[in-house]
Amino acid sequence: MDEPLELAMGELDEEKVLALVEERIQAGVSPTEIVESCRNGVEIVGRRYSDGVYFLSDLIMSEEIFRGVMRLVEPHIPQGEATNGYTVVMGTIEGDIHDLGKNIIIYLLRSSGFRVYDLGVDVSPERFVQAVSETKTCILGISVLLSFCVGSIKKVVDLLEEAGLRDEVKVVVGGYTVSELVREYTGVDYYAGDVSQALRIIREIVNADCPQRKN
Ligand code: B12
Repeated sequence: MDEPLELAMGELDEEKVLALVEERIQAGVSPTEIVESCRNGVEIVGRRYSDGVYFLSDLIMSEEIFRGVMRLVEPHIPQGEATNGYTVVMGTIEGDIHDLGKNIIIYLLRSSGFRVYDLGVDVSPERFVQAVSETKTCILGISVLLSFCVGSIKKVVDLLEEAGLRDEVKVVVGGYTVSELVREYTGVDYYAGDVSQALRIIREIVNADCPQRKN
């Protein structure tokens, strides 16, 4: 836990956040730890927004600061093999345009050699299923931050079932709203609330469930 960085993010103090991130990078703190501290910091922003202390403009400000953090951190993310032969399809579910977390996971996966098809934001259940079918991926990652969009994830799973693709693909959801309850309700296989869980689960899937689908 990096309290000064989290608090600076919570206070939307851009100058301080960027200075602290530079300091952490120089001190050898891992990019993942820095990103997670910043994520904890934007949770403070989210709580203050819910409490009516912050406004939409403050959410937008937090996005801007987070993008600045990523510009500093990305060059320090170790690059793995050029390609490991696995494909992941990722997108943010219909109705939701949050993409900072999705983009971080995509960046990390690409750095670890995954080929990632990024469907973007506000992606319909039908489009997810079409992409699974076209790419023959064994991993579908869906980001969801808005609670009222969770139902559309259930629809993705239902459509995969109808298309006969459910057994071909592991579905992982991530984002602020995810939990065991969401996993059960939607019928997805896994959920991940942070970077290390996300990478651990995706590595587990490629090792256990889809060596045959390397392409
Ligand atoms: C920044 C922000 C915005 C930005 C988004 C910018 C962008 N390009 O993403 C803007 C200003 C656009 C925005 C808009 C809105 N927002 Co907003 N936003 C936030 C905020 C403050 C931070 C989100 C964020 O980027 N976090 C940082 C990233 C790094 O974390 P993350 O997304 O959780 O991702 C991590 C993990 O979850 C995981 N992960 C993420 N995706 C995936 C996917 C996979 C496959 C895996 C494995 C892992 C994974 O890895 C990431 C790295 O650790 C949150 C508060 C919060 N507590 O999250 C509110 C929050 C999500 N927003 C909220 C709301 C209500 C809105 C609006 C409806 C506000 C409005 N009145 O218009 C709109 C909705 C717009 C829409 N249709 O989507 C609510 C949602 C409440 C709810 N439970 O439904 C929150 C929680 C704020 C709050 N407390 O009220 N928002």
